Amino acid sequence: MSSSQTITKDIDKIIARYAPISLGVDLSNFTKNEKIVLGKLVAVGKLIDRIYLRQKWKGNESLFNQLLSSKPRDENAILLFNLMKGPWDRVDGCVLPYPSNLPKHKPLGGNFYPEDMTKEEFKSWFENLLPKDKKYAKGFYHVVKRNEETRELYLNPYSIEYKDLLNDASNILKESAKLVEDESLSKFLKSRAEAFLSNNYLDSEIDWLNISKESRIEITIGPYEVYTDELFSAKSAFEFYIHARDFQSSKMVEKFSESLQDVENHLPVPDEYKNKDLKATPIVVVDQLYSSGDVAVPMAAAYNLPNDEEAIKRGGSKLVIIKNVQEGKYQKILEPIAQLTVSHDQLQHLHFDAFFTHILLHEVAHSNGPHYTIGSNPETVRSRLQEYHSAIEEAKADITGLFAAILLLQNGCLTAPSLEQFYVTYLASALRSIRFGINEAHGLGQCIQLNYILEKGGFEYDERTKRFSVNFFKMPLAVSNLTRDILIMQGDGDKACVEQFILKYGTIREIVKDSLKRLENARIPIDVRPIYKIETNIIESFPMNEENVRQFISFCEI
Ligand SMILES: *[C@@H]1O[C@H](CO)[C@@H](O)[C@H](O)[C@H]1NC(C)=O
Ligand SMILES: *[C@@H]1O[C@H](CO)[C@@H](O)[C@H](O)[C@H]1NC(C)=O
Ligand SMILES: *[C@@H]1O[C@H](CO)[C@@H](O)[C@H](O)[C@H]1NC(C)=O
Ligand SMILES: CC(=O)N[C@H]1CO[C@H](CO)[C@@H](O)[C@@H]1O
Ligand SMILES: [Zn+2]
Repeated sequence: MSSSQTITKDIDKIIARYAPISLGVDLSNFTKNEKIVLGKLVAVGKLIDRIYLRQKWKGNESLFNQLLSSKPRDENAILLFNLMKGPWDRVDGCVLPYPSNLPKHKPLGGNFYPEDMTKEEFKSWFENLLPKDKKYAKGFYHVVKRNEETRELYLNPYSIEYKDLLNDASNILKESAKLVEDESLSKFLKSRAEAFLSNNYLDSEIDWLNISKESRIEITIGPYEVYTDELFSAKSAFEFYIHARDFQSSKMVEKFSESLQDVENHLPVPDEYKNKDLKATPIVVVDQLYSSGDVAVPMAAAYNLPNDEEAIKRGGSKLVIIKNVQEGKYQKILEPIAQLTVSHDQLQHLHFDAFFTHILLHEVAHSNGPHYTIGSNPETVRSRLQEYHSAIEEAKADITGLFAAILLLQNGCLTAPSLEQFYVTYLASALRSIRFGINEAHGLGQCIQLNYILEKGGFEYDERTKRFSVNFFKMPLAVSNLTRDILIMQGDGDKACVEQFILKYGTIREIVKDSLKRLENARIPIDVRPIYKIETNIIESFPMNEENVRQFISFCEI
């Protein structure tokens, strides 16, 4: 079978699965210098994109250049390549309809290792390395290469491997650091610029965690996630985000963190199951202005960094929640899903604020409840529940977040959205998450909640209209009982019990399957794709050259 026969998907059809959303904020309150910085940073973003293409596959850059120079240009082919960051579908891993001589799947090790290197070869080479090199060989910031003559493997730091691009990025970051007013942001830009040259990232990780709450601009840039390295999950890929801080939502989430103890005190479990060592994760809420590098569809709506354990030990971690991306997903996906699956009379209660507030509560609620088993030999819940832990933990955060919403409404800490809005939006949100299947922690977690609450009568299904609804009278007890059952299972760390629970509640019912089928037939998009306002008026160009950098800057000066 020729590889062209395996290509079945049509580019336009794939793009249609992703609803475009326009992302940006009103920049009128940004200073002139801040706007210039934004322009410069978009230019850096173009460099990061190129680094990432190089990290993913050695043929990427040349294929992309080929697409850009082909006549006539196929704009959708270029758009799709940009969305997926390469010629393979990020959702199912299959090759996209590009020139037929492409590998059917992305090389597992990306371009972090020689394509012909086996795991066995790596292991025997690794055994003979010096301790320092062993650390680098399995570390985040070195690629493994093959000497063309001797055929031996060797290590190359990112700072040398991507020197041409990192030098330029570093220079522009340093220029930007001089222009931003916020000292903590300036410090981060400077130290990250230095890390690009020194290959030592630790200090700048700490500076990232310390970016001030007052800074209007929030930036994430550097090598972070290891998903592109499917061979060893060791090598980090470059990613880049520019955001504008949402001060109002950030304050709201601070308020929730302050209520953490109060929620813990009221959890419907015996005292020994309550968390005696409550710690709130630092959370910032932002609106995305631009992204590049190791970012693709499906779009991330939140991320928690850093990943480097040494940095976490020194400075903790920070969760970034991206409000305008959440809003896009709500409008383009959750709303249409609800229109088809939630009873007509309850659609009035569907509300973005309920969706978003519950997301914030979910993130805060990860801190609630037992993280260690109760009793004489405490162990982490994760180590006891193992492969079930993620799904149960996600379900816990969802349901405890909803429990917290009820509590905060009762004690006046929260005045809006209404309880009805929380409940109905939560129902629609469950149907959205299950759509991605139950092989993934969030989907399985939502499936469990939906089945449990249906059983307890908190949700109902009307066979005639084929729609779900909330029973507002039965819902509070169903929520509180599910919160209790999950927290107790976690505190007991009883894997067999969790297995039974998942066996009972973790399968998709026929009525839900039926709804999912209807969503599929209605061709509701599976996710969103970004159109960045900051970039709209600028001609897409690759590679980024001096002239384009200036274009960005003058655009932002207008
Ligand atoms: C700009 O700042 C003013 C004064 O601080 C404020 O009233 C206004 O809401 C701000 N506008 C935006 C778009 O943030
Ligand atoms: C964090 O930033 C503040 C200024 O915003 C500074 O005073 C403090 O020294 C910084 N802390 C670290 C550990 O760099
Ligand atoms: C909740 O749990 C209580 C105590 O176990 C039980 O009596 C009640 O029937 C449960 N109700 C629901 C709706 O789950
Ligand atoms: C294998 C391959 O085509 N690699 C190319 C990737 O892109 C760089 C820069 O454009 C080229 O130098 C490589 O030859
Ligand atoms: Zn979560």
